[in-house]
Amino acid sequence: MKIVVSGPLQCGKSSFIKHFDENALNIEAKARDNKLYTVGMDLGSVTLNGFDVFLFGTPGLLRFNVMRDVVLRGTDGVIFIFDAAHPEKDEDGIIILNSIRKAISQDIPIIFLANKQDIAGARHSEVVRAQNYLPEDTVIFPTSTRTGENLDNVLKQLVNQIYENYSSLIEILRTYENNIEGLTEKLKKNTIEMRDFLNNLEIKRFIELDRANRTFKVKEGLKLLI
Ligand SMILES: Nc1nc2c(ncn2[C@@H]2O[C@H](COP(=O)(O)OP(=O)(O)O)[C@@H](O)[C@H]2O)c(=O)[nH]1
Ligand SMILES: [Mg+2]
Repeated sequence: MKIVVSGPLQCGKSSFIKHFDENALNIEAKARDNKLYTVGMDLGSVTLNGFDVFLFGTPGLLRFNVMRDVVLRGTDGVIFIFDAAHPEKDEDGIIILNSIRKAISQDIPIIFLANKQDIAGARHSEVVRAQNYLPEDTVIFPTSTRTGENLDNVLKQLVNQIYENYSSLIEILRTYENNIEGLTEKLKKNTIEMRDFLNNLEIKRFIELDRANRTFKVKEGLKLLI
């Protein structure tokens, strides 16, 4: 499954991914202010119940919007980080958030973070929600990538939400593990659509394909996390 971590500059995207994968890749460059900025993307992975979850970080600079769209392609969920200690960054955050909403379909879940709660005077998550007009039913977590506050909860909640979105499909897949022809019929796809569909599920690590025997197996770790 693919999750994209986004938000304005220096809000904690790379730190969030590093929390789950200390070997995460980060393509960054030192700017004139001597700070490091992610120019390409971050890439990390974490295994939950034996199931692979890939975390992609987007660059935070506004002018990198093409790169953000590329990273968003095929994502199953989004973690959007606000910097609770720096309200002046919200404006850029909202511009990025709106471009994300345009780039992904409406059923892709987004979970919000009000990060840097360890800093004195950081805004409460409900203040961040209100100041950015996030709807009442959105989930926003107070977090700190420094202390680790709530980070595991954030990922668990999002992975569960993604799982629920896929659960009826997963049930169907389990029934047809040895019968790709039957699955093709059930999903009303042609052969080429079916091949792309199965390859895509394999890339996301939902299934393991056995091409020689024309069968597949749904990954075992794929269940609700508790
Ligand atoms: N105090 C505090 N600093 C943080 C937190 N998260 C990130 N930072 C700091 O903010 C800066 C930017 O973090 P980084 O993860 O690179 O942000 P990115 O630009 O969004 O990838 C770094 O100096 C981090 O150490 C946090 O939760 N609390
Ligand atoms: Mg970064």
